[in-house]
Amino acid sequence: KFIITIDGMKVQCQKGDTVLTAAKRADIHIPTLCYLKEINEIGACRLCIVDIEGQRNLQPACVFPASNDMVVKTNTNQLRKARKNVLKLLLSNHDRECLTCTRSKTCELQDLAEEFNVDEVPFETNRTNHTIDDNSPSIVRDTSKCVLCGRCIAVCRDMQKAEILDFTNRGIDTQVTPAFNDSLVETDCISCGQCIMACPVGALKEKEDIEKVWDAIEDEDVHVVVQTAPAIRTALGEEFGLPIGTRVTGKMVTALKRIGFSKVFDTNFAADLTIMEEGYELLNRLETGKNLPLITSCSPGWVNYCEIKAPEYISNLSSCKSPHQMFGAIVKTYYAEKNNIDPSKIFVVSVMPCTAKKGEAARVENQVNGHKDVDAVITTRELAKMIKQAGIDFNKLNDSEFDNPLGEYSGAAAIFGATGGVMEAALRTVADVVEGRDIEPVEYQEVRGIDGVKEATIKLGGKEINVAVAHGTKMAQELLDKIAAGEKQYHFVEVMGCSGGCVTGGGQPHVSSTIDTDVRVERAKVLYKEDNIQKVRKSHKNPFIQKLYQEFLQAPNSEKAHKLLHTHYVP
Ligand code: HC1
Ligand code: SF4
Repeated sequence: KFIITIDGMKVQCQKGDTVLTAAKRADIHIPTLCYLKEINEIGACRLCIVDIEGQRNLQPACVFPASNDMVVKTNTNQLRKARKNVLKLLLSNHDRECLTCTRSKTCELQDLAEEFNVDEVPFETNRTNHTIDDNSPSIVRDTSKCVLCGRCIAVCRDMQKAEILDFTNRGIDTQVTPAFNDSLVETDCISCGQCIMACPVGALKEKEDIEKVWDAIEDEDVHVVVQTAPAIRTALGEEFGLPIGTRVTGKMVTALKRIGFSKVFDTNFAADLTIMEEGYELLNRLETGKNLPLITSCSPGWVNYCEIKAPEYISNLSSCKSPHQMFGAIVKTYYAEKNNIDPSKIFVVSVMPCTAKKGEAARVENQVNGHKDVDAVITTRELAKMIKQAGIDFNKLNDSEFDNPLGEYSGAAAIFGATGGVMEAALRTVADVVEGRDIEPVEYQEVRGIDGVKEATIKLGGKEINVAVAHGTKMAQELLDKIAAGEKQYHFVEVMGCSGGCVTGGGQPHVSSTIDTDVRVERAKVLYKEDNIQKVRKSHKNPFIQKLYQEFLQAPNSEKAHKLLHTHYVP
């Protein structure tokens, strides 16, 4: 431990601290743009420059190591002027159509321009050479907005191990693009959307489907059903100024009813259904010993990764469709029959925290009797826009309940949105089935939390099964490498494409890179709370799931269940 002085204040430091981390500890805010904690620490944008006694030049705080007795100034006329000039340069090369930009009000560059009172952009560089790539069903790239911070490159490479984006050209012609300036659809992009979350500006965004949804709602011939993923209710409130970690389930349902959906159902119902199908699939594989470990398939970013980068594990993937796809298949068969509605007149909308879900819904494998399971996928951010467009004052809404019966869910379903949640939900059901009794406690703490890979050994019917959970495709790859090394036999593995699981998916509300809160933890807490308050906390005990099997599906993994609820993968 040692002491440095920042702006006249003594700050205690430890080895490994940079000037930026030391300043943060003392609640001194140094502006940053290219900096992403532990992911992109490259000192490139030079907004975080500080004046360090004894140094001839101004130094970037994000990479400059703190050392004993150092004296630092973060706020001088020279620094303010230099930062303002950096911003002017950035803005001179930036498409400044803020009024029509999706990131207006969540843009970190806009915030900085305001903070530093940038009142003119004295130079104008030639920006004709930009690309708008909107061929992907999930992601839109617009290089005219790019500030070359490199955050998307670092996330795609170091967190997702997808390595799609990089700097190309030099000097004034520098751009961030996929190799050969290909369109994202031509690359191995897994559509996870983590680059969108890393982008401080509007250079990356989701492909919007809002208009499709409004058109369906307006069409009187169409019965429009909406379902919400587990992770929406923990983050939607942030779009309306509520603190991170605010549960807004009831308000969300009211808003969806006000928007005009015919029925407001819940993907959670189908999460319970997934557990039934996947739980029995696991029991079957444990019995035959084939294709172990069983690996979850509900995260389409992960499925894309597996198909592209690890096709040798395709036979390990669960054949279960993801919950929202199962949900669509049930709506267009069981629900349509029961309510005497022509399935071709039903339009299913999924509200998802995920950009890869857009591509998943478009897959030809995810259809039943020629009908797409899901007709449109919108992100949490898109839903927030629809609520605003509809003139709804979200924070003043009362709570309402989901419609029945496809809106009823167990606590096990609620936790799907957090890393480890699918594993825990499956274990609750599988343990009961194997042991033939009600196993308590229902919580499996070993698979909770944000460690990159979590492992546990569970006793089931006198045998031990080894389970593992990975989140973020880089950690998934590390786990696959471990499986391949054969040090341990794993039986069941959960993988989510994004670090933290769906709660921090690529379609969730933007959070400023300057806050210190671990969003993954705060949003997950809401889901575990939702689990705790449910009377039924195991998927197989959801009475509506039991009824669905009795009336329609017969049994888990039955022929009918297979036809409607299972899929296949393409290397
Ligand atoms: Fe997820 Fe899922 S939990 S994939 O993480 O299995 O997106 O929230 O909806 O389908 O249930 C996402 C979340 C979501 C599915 C479920
Ligand atoms: Fe990389 Fe994911 Fe962005 Fe594709 S969507 S470029 S894989 S971070």
